[in-house]
Amino acid sequence: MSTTLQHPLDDPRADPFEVAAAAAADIAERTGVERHDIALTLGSGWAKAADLIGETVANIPATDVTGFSKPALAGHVGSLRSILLPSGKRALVIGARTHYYEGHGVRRVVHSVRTAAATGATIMILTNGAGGIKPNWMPGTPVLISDHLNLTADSPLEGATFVDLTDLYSARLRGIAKSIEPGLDEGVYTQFRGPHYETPAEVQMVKSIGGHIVGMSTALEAIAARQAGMEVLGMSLITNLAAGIQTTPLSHAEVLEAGQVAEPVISALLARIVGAL
Ligand code: 8IG
Repeated sequence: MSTTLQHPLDDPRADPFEVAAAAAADIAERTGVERHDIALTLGSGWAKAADLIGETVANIPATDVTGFSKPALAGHVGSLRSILLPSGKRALVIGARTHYYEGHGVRRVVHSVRTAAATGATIMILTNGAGGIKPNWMPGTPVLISDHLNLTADSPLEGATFVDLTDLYSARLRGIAKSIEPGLDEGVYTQFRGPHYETPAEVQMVKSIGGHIVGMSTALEAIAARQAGMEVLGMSLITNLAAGIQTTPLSHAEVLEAGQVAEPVISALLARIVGAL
């Protein structure tokens, strides 16, 4: 009797890049689009951008693609969309993010990014909903990620793989975003493991070590994107002020609501940025 592995990336002998190549082949077959140029992971608050950037040519359930897990959260759409941009470029929109806090390991967290690279994408746009430390960032403010602090104590890189992260969040792409919206602020994204939010003391620590945004997703993905040779644009929607900066308790419902209110505005902004790439 043979045992069936639950997930191809759970086999420690599996090569994650081969699994990503298999996923890219699934995407080509299911969408009819051989290669993509740009990939976007749309986090909470950003999903509507998919409707605004171009013409959707295929929308497939992520579960049809090798290595993709079922979405953990309602509100996180588990689909992959192939979009034809007005420029003629092809965008792959990943509406299925696996978070580190789900406990499936970092290989599964970055599988979508590696898959995007395997489809040919050279630009990876990572978006998220996050907490803000600058008190002037009202809920609903979009912020460019200028750099990150990875406080997960983990890495998607395995073995002696030394990858330079000096210009991880591409200054070129940030410049394009600012040419579209000169008022966009920037900040250092700090990834915690979650799923609990920070204590006020942790938020003060982040502030004192140079962080401005707190979240649970993007740093590990950005590292994998850079390893794969992609240029990274990171954007956070500030849905709440971080614990202790805002004096009232954080609630997931409030975070979702702030995201919904801001969604049309920030999605339109992202669509304009994508149009300029
Ligand atoms: I939305 O305040 C959202 N995600 N770590 N802290 C962390 N993640 C978040 C927060 C927050 N808000």
